[in-house]
Amino acid sequence: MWNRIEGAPREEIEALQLKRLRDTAERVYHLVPFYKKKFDEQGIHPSQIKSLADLARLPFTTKQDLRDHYPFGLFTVPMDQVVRIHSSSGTTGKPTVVGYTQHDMGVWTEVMARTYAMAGVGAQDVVHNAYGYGLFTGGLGFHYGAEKVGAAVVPSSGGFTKRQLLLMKDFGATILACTPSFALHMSEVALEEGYDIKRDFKLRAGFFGAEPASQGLRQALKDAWGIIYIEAYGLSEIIGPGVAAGCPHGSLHVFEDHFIPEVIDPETGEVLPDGEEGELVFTTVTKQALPIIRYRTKDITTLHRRPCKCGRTLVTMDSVVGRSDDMLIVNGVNVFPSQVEHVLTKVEGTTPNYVIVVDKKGVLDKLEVWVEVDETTFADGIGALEALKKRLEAEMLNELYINAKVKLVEPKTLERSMGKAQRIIDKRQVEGGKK
Ligand code: DLL
Repeated sequence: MWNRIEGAPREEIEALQLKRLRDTAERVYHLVPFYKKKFDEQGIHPSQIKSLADLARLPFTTKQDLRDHYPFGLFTVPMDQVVRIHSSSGTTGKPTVVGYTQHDMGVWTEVMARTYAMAGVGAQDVVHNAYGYGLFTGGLGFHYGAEKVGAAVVPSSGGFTKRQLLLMKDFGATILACTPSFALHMSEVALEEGYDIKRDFKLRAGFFGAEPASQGLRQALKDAWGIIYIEAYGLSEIIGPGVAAGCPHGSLHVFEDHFIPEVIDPETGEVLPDGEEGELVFTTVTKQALPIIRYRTKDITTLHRRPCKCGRTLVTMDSVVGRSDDMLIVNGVNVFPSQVEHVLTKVEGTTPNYVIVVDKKGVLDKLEVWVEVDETTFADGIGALEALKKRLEAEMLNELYINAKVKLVEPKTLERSMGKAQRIIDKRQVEGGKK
């Protein structure tokens, strides 16, 4: 454990949260006109927050609110106190911009140090950081945390896979940090290049996040690299990576002394009890430049408060299976890309490299899954491929309750991503289409 608070009695954590929540609510109410208006409309004043249950009385904040106040409208400090700015890529509409004071950088570095501590990363380690450096928070978040725990960090960023492998081998990397899809791609290229993975690399742990990964993909990465899999979860609006991290016992602990999580019913906005699945909402309680009240992440998960073998008392969240806006509705049935991935990892002969193509045929939606087969099955010829296609279609129907058409493609033909994988091509018209 990096910080004793991670294992403190619940009452202590909750007392700290309440104090910090009240300070944050006062701060945003008095400094940001947007929040004052929202609080007033909701009929709540920060001074009325008496318990953590009062959090449910505060207004939500959405990505649209950040966009409406582009770029710095929700910041609570003058720009001379801002030391870092990050931003989303803004592929759909204006980018969302986030800012950090010196104090916020300290919080971020602290929660990233806690993340690394999940695998005991320290001075003895070399961290190969292949998260993208730049406006994306992955690269720099993992960078500062690594320095904090005293490891040597190699800031390789994404891309240039062959060179990355060379550096990992020659510099003796013990820790890999990147998206799960990129880690898979690196293992494929390593084999192609003739590396003997277990002999040539010294990796012992990987910190994977920024996108969902099915159990099958996790296992594939553990097997391919011979490492333990530590999950990293976070989002720029809250801080970046470092909002929650997986412990060696597989629980994803939320650093709730800084970010208070809630799960709500996405339709009604009502808070759901622990154990029920819904949309994850976060309130930051220590951030200065951009504190955020009840931010709707659109990530679907479940919270649990139960003792963990690792000794942490922090609330845990289930791994995020997908974002509500990544969920496809195909002829009325909800489908997450990670469910498709799960089927692929169960069936021998395929790889977890896939694209889901949704289109309309008349009034009906048509779902096609393009899947790369592995080299052996590809070499087995047409009979084996036909059988595999049938098997996959049957499994999809069984698991997803939809008729998906499977198109098997040659190994290494689907585009690889250096960061977050792009899994969906939705060709349908807007109405009835992707939510
Ligand atoms: O992806 C921060 C990050 C970087 C997290 C590196 C972990 C590692 P954004 O680009 O703002 O920030 O995207 C945030 O990514 O709302 C989730 O939908 C998704 N996401 C992040 N971590 C996970 C995860 C970074 N472990 C969005 N599992 C979030 C599933 C994840 N989805």
